[in-house]
Amino acid sequence: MLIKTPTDLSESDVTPYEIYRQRRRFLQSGLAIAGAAIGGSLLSRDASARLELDRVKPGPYSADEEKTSYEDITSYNNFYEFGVDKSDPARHAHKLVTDPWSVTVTGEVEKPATCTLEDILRPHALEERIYRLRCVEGWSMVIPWVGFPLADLIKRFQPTSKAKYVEFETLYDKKQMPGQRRRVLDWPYREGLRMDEAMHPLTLVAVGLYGKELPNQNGAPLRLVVPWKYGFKSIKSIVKIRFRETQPTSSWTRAAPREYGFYSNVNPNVSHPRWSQKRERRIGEFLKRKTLMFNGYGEQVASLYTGMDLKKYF
Ligand SMILES: Nc1nc2c(c(=O)[nH]1)N[C@H]1C(S)=C(S)[C@@H](COP(=O)(O)O)O[C@H]1N2
Ligand SMILES: [Mo]
Repeated sequence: MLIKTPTDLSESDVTPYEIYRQRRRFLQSGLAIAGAAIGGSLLSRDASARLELDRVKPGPYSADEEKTSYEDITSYNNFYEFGVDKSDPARHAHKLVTDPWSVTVTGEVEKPATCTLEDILRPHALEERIYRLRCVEGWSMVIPWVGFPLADLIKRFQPTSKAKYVEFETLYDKKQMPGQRRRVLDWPYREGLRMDEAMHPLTLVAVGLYGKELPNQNGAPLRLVVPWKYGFKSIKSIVKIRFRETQPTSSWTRAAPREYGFYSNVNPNVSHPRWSQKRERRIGEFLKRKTLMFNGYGEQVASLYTGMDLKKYF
């Protein structure tokens, strides 16, 4: 595997799906044996489940499209904290301890707080929302998330009038996240949204998928899902939320400012400097599809960007 330095880092510079499939088929017999051995610990984890998954209700905005398989969603991942290869997160993310978990909320809020995951979840009814996810690399999936609107969480901390942006941080712990031993990104992973984007009813805090607890490789125990933006805006395993007056700099923008802007809205008319964004490959399909403006969520979100030059604010 290539070791990347910040100057030659690129999201496209990763294992293509076909190679990944072949490799995985090759590994499968070995994995089946390993799976049998850890069966016991999986059972005890189920018993301590922190989510009321039997009470999940269908939510709004779900895509009426064929869902990507559970297997693909949980084994073809980007989670650089566990390595840059697509199969690395599924192999290494079991090292992440998600219970106990707490999230610190600071900055421009009336009620700063450190909350346990249980505190965060308690007042929120869980919904299932089937969203398209479009990675900047050119592939996409359809994922049935379990979660609740980020807006409902934000309101509890009472942002001040100075809160124009919100910044999120992933856990930083080299012991649990071996990928952080390499400086492929400026750790901890950071992302940001404008306040109106964060408060938009499409923006989700996800805690599960396919009716189950979120697997670690998908960002357990809680992650963002912002379906009209490229996948990297949907930050995983969040431990910090900070409300700010000034625009935060995300890890990807810091790594390559000409390639990854703050907005990163899915836009087939604005190419990445090194490849087109006009088409995408839906994982599990053979022919490519046309990429839709705002990933097909234009009706809901286009008004957030009225009057903005989206070539400039990419
Ligand atoms: N902390 C963290 N969050 C992250 C990433 C990452 O490397 N680290 N990768 C992003 C990218 S590039 C994508 S496409 C999505 C992938 O989410 P999934 O693996 O659940 O499909 O997670 C995003 N969130
Ligand atoms: Mo991505």
